[in-house]
Amino acid sequence: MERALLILKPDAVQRGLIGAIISRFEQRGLKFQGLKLMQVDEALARRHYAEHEGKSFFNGLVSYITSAPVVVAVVAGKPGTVELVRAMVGATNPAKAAPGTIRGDFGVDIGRNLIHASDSPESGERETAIFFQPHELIGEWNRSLDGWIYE
Ligand code: D4T
Repeated sequence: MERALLILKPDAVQRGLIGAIISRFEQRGLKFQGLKLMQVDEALARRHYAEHEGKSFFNGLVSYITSAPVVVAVVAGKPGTVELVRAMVGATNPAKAAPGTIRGDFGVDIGRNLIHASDSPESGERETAIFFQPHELIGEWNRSLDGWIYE
């Protein structure tokens, strides 16, 4: 199984878009292994966005992600799932994201881009371990419609 971490950022939660966004992943056929509402603190935000430390937008990014609760989720599927999820999320800047993507349908501003998704299977594993304790995840579980989603 390949896994991606999703963060429905504070703007998605505040705007009442949790259900609409989560629905897209369910409807696509991806399987959730973990899902929770949480408050990201500054230490966690800095760890998650460590690669951006020192960039002009870093402080704004940390205050945005820590400003209100987020929903974090782990979605899993066959190899290629991370790429598929990134395609569903759309370009980093919602103003440039294609219609039909989450950012392209719901956002306009790069500083309010609604959702994070892991950018590689390795990031998916690393970020899952940052945001979830092992006991919060359901690893392999059967869903009766799986055979109608994957051949
Ligand atoms: P995340 O990590 O939030 O899923 O976004 P992306 O993977 O699509 O984009 P990223 O890592 O390059 O950027 C992380 C985060 O920083 C914000 N950002 C980015 C910003 O506010 N201004 C900028 O110029 C850039 C490049 C948006 C997403």
